[in-house]
Amino acid sequence: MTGLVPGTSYHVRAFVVTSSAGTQRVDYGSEVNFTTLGINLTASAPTPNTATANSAQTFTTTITNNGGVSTGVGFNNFFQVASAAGGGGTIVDKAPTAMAILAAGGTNTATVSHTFATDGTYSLRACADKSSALNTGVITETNEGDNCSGWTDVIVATSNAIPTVTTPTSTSLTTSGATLGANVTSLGIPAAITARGTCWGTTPSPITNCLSE
Ligand SMILES: [Ca+2]
Ligand SMILES: [Ca+2]
Repeated sequence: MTGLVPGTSYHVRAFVVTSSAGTQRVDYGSEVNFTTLGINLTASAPTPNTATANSAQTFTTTITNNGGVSTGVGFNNFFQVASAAGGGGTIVDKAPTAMAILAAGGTNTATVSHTFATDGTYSLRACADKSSALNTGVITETNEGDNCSGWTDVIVATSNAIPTVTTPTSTSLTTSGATLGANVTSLGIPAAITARGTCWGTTPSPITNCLSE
């Protein structure tokens, strides 16, 4: 037998034809079943589950061929991004990317870059051998309904960075006075400084006599 469909169940029985007094008779033996080796692609839930607002984040999934035979050809995978946790809200399809032939039992990683504009909880999932939610790709599988992973909830937060200042300078020294100076070199994230200046004292690490300017 050739030309069978992968992952398909077949029934087989033997037959015999006899002829007696011009009458033909066909008899069949007992039946046996077998299933051809199939291909089944799945995707793991993407990682990581955090991202920084307005900063491109790369997400990774593992594509697995759980079947008993190579895919034979390459295929596309794609990711979906949802505006709420658990695939809720509005779902956006990311552009599909190509993957090479995957051997029986083989795995490979697929990635996507996504930038979340604002803080919040979003979600992301990956789908093997698909370029949209409805299509079934180019690989005929024993299960076309398990190609998308579960949703990974992604917490997006603005990164926090403390402001930075230069080491103060002191000039115009007299017996009782000095001119102090320093510069703010980064406003930090979020940029929300409310005061700047210098602090002085007669012991190290002064936190008194702070003069705003
Ligand atoms: Ca599948
Ligand atoms: Ca498929």
